[in-house]
Formats: sequence, C-alpha cells, structure tokens
Amino acid sequence: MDANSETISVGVIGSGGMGARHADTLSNTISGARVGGVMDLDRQRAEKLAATCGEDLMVFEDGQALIQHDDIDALVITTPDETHAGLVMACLRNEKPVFCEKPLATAVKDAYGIVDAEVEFGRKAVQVGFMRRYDPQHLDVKNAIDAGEIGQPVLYKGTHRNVRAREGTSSESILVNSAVHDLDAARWMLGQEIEEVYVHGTNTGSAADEEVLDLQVIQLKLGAGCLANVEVYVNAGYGYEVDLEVVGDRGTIHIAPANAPEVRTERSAGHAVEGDWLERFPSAYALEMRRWIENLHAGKLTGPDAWDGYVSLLAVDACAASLRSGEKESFEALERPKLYR
Ligand code: ISE
Repeated sequence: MDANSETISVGVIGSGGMGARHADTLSNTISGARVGGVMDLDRQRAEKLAATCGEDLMVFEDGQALIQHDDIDALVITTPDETHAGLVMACLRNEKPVFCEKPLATAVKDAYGIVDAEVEFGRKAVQVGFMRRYDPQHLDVKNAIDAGEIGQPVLYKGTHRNVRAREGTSSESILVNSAVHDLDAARWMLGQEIEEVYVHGTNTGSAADEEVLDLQVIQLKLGAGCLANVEVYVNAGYGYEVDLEVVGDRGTIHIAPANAPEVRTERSAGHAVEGDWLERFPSAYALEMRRWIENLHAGKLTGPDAWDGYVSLLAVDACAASLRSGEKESFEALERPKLYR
C-alpha cells in the first residue's frame, strides 16, 4: 500500500451487519478511504452493499481474489469467526494491512501463527475489532483509571448480555464469540495479563439446546493481584447490555448509563435498552474505523493488535477447559515479541 496515497481502497470481506456498518463508515463518514470492493458468498447481498458504496464496485465470491486484487490496499474482515485466521494470513502473505473482527482466530495455534507471520513481516499490519476500546463510555472509565482517580484498580466487574443466542451457539462459542470481548476489556482496563480462569455455566431453559450453558460466570486472576468477575448471558431476552465497574484501592468507577435518557413517569423510572451491539456501539465502530484509516495514512497502527487477539484467545481456551473440567485453569502466554512491547 502506498501510505501517502490520498484515498485508501478497502476491500470489505463479508456483507452482513458488521460488513455493512464498516462499509458505510468508510464510504460516508470518513475521508481518506473508500470501499474498493466487497466479497460475500451471498453474491446478491454483496452487490446490494456494493451499490450503496459507489458505482461499479468490484464484487467477489472469493475472499482471496479480493485480497490479491491490485486495486485493493487494505482489507476489513467480517465473515464468520472460523474464517478469520485464513483470511488474515492471506492478507499478510499479500502484504496488505487488515482489520479483522474479533476473534482473530478460533484456535490458539492459528492466532499464534498470525503473530508469528506478522513478526516475520516486520511491522504491525493486523488490527482486531475490540471496539469497546473506542467506545466513549468505556474510554471515560479507562481515562479516569489512568489518571489515578480510583487509585490502583484491583477488580473488574462486567456484565455482557445478548437478547438471544444465535443459531448454532455452543457453550464454547459463547466464549469465543462473546466473552472474548470481556477478557480483552479486563486486560485493557486493569493493564494486567490474565493468569488464571475459573468458569461456571448453567442452562437457563431459554437456550434452544439444553446442553448449552447459555449463562456463564467467569472469574479471572490477573497480574499484580487483580481480579475480575464477568457474567455473560446470551439469552437475556430483554435487550443487549454491556456494563462494567472497576474497583480501585481509593474508589470505584461505573460506566455511564445507557445512550438513552432516564424517563420518570407513572411511578416508574427507566430507560430504553438497545437490541444489539450495532445499536449500542455506533460511536465505537465509527471511531475504530476512523483511527484505523488515520493510522494507515500515518504508517503506524495503534489499535488492538494481533498480540491482543492471541492472548484473549488463549484466555478463551482456558475458560473452555475450565467449563469442561470444573476446575481453575492457569496458563501463560508465549514470550511477547518485541513488535508488541
Ligand atoms: C457479537 O458477535 C459481538 O461481537 C458483540 O459485540 C457481542 O457483544 C456479542 O455478544 C457477540 O455475539
């Protein structure tokens, strides 16, 4: 990619909800980038999205073809989780920067393979879509912690609820697809690495499959004596919510209330709750794309990287082992390469 080129041509892989959201941001709300092509196995859906991004946009059913195309400078991957690692590796082989939705991979060895390939490449080219790091409400909490407002942070308390589990959800995929956000957020907020996990799960009766542990409680031990406790519930029914409080040795901080006003009437007080992540995190998705494009122009990526993708997946893996064994599971990451220090 020519870092000085005025407009970065981005190939969007996957034209579902996240692909459409990122394509819209790239085409309509930021300068310095445009959507150069769209790929989806569902050609009709890809064509529909492409038509909203410009005239005569390239449409492919094959991700590799889009990645290799000379008119594409960088890629955004939003396809199903199990396709991520292969597509990211193809971007690295073609020396193209890539923004990949979380998780970076579904197997730890594939995530580490990406780290290895990027180290070999010699500079950062991969960003992972941990969008909470760009959410204004999360940033307020992070900035207050970094400014020392609550002293040393010692405990992260998180809640993560989806309305309904998607079809095909398993106990493990809840960790890979949903809890991975909370594992990354705990590391980020506390500034410590996860060392030990202990997970309990239950079937609430609203899961399509009665084997699926659709409500999971994750306990973490992190460095410097920090702790975390996270509830992940994918069949909460009433709405989509991400909540968090961080306890420090001089105070606590709670994320600001939802994006809706508090209404008091007829002996009740309350606010609307969003239906999904696209409704809850519009500012975060817009800012992460904006920063990514700015970083590409500046030639230096600053967002969540392949190392964050690898370490969070390592924790996911340990959580899955804990669910199976009913025991605590501890683990250690491989040595952090210089590129990520
Ligand atoms: C979904 O895939 C997301 O990425 C959302 O951010 C997350 O909150 C949700 O649980 C996932 O299923």
